[in-house]
Amino acid sequence: APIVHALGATHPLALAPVTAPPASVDGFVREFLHNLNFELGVSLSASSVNDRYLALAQTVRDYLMARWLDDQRRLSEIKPKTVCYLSAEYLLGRQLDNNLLAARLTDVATEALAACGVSLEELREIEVEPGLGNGGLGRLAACFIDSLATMSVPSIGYGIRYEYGIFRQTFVDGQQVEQPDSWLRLGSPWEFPHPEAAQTISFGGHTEKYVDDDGVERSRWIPGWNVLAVPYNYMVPGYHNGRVNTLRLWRAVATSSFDLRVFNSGDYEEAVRAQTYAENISKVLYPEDSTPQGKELRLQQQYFFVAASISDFLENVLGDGVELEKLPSRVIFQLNDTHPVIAVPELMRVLLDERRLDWDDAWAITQQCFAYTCHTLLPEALEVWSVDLLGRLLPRHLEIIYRINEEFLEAVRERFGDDEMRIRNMSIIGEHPYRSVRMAYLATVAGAKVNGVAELHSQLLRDKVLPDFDEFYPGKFTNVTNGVTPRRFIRLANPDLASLITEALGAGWTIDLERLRGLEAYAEDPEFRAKFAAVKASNKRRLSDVLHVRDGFDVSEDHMLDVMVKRLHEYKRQMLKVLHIVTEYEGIASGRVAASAVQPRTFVFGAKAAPGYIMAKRIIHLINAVGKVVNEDPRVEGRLKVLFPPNYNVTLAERLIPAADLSEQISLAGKEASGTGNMKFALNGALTVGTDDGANVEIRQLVGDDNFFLFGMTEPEVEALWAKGYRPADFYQQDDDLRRAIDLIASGAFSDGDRSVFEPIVSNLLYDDRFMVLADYSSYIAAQAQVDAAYADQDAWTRSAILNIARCGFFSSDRSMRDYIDRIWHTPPVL
Ligand code: B1H
Repeated sequence: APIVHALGATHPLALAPVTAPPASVDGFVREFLHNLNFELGVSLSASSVNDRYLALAQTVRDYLMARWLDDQRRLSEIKPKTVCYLSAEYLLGRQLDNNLLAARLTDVATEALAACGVSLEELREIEVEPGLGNGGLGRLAACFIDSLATMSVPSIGYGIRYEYGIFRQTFVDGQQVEQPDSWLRLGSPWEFPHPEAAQTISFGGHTEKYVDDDGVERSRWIPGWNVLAVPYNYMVPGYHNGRVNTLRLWRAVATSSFDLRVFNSGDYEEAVRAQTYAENISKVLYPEDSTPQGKELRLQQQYFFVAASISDFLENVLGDGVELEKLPSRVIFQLNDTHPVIAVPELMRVLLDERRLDWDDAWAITQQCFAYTCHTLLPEALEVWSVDLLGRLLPRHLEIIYRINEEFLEAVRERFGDDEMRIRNMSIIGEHPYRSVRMAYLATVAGAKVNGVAELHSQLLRDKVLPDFDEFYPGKFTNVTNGVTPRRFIRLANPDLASLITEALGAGWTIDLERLRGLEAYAEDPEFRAKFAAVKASNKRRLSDVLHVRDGFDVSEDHMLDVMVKRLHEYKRQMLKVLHIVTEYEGIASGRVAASAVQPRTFVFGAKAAPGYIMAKRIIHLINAVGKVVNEDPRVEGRLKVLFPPNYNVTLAERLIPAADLSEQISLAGKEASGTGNMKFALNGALTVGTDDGANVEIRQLVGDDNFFLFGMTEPEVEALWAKGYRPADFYQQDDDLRRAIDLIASGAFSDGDRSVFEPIVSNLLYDDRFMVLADYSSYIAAQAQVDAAYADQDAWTRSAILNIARCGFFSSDRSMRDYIDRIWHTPPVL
């Protein structure tokens, strides 16, 4: 029986509307002090900064609450089709400012706090961002739920409330050291736990056959152990539309029955250990970006959150009396990469074993309820689970997967005949190097639609990764190019640019980003250009202040700010950037180039390496080592600076991106699925130096070749070079600059003469170089020379920067959401 009964909807008090506090300075002051005194139990004079932050956050919540509750009530009556976004990651960034903005409370709050002698700025700065994601994939999920709320689309984000998010990165002697991210240490004011609404999630055990009352042979799961999934709700307010959607993250808690069994055996310590085991499931985010490690705990995490989410949707959101045949008209589960794909056999299990549907009906429903987004092309990133592990943890699901595969391969045979090669290639079960479930294949077979995340990526997905499936399922594959939310990444991150745009175009651009087109005319206006340049300069000063306090770095206003921020991965080619810097430095150090002839530049890196990714960590070490030498060499005369602030995260991105002049998007063509940082930079008026990869292709098409520095091989050229045989050492031999740069690294110039430190990097480049850094080097150096030349004409550069902004409205995540709705979800807004 439920622990807490809802008050009957006919009770007069249940009908009383919840009202927001008055949106006046007085009203805000009263609410704030009330929360400080009665919720936190402190007087204003005795309050800590954290107390005041928590009280402020609670006050903002109070203003949003009436809308949140009302939206939930309305949607439960209207029963619209709902998007359930299933994602193991949400990289939200700080919440306070975003929620103030959404609720139009920024000015009122500023004044109200000032009246209490409190600085909003100070409170803003102490918020610890929830880093519940690794990089682009997690940030994309956060942008999408912002857009869905802003567009009034019924939707729920489902995920995991990790107790520890992405690690905090520090450098010790230039090398990455990871610290736990205890983001909950001082309490999170934005979450609403509902322990009474916990779901029981089962694992392990075995299955057995039985004959049901109707004489049908069925299978059932006798699980071995359970955990509780406790929902934590977060508000997702739309921008200025009064809408508040829900993000529901699950926390694992031990069940009491689980403990009891062990307690009865009299082993107290074992009982506590069991509890720890269960609670481990939501303890920590796996810090691998793009290379999943087939760890048991990770599969537990995945099943834990999707099982809880499906059950939550069916039991609590859908409501009673819905015929399951109609389920596809009420929900679409969007699979954010393969991480939640175990949801497919889970929905099948629920329909078959719990709701007693027959196989064909269950499968017909399931195939309409899922859609799958693929975010990668790297073969090592395509998740597979060993049959062994999956069968041990989820035996019933493995049975269901086998049956899905049997029927699928039967259909393939019917269509293509007994082409065993094709059958083996398309099977959801792989045989080498061990029997495993190919999650991307399962998702493709089950999904109504499969999409890539940029035009080029979707094309390569169809042509290279899943060509047999594309042939077998005409019309299933589609593209939705990624986008970013202009609320966080322009309006909040770059307030001065936002004001300038609003001054020129009016305020509508924030929810209709194509209106930025209107800036094209302003690019020709010298006065506007001067204002834009002033904004950029002021953003650099602001960044300099932040970095000064944070890391003791200073950014000079008259340096070009050249920024490369993203996860550290060989395919992204931070090494190419390093070789460029070393080339510039070597020219000066050797005396061949006068320092005074060099365009002053500050290179900024931000990058976390997966803790087990040794080569990535070596590259971090090298960047820091090069930075130290370059920054301290007097011959450079301060004209080249290398800054690598540790712990790049959403908060730092919001400071860096608005200040950038040059955006580095230099992955090997065919490797970066989309990129989203590239969009954020362009929308803040940085010019891109980039390859023809991911969404760079679309950025360049939109902004025009004159406003983009293109370099490097195209994807077909990359293929051709591999086919012909790639020998990186040939490039080293033939290019003097390249040889000098690599030799300088090899000589120990950046490692106190110790040649062994970076030797693995050097030999990797010369004899392996999987991502063809050396092949693209000369083209990159040439592009950088064009960058220098272009930057010398500041006014022309500024014009290009404005044109970048004007032409990138397409990259709003609102547009991405429209595309998903039109092509995949068919979920109209509910106003
Ligand atoms: C992206 C990942 C990813 N693609 C595995 N794949 C992970 C894979 O925890 N894991 O095991 C975590 C993340 N992330 C990124 O998605 C792409 O590299 C970007 O190009 C793309 O812009 C982004 C959003 O689509």
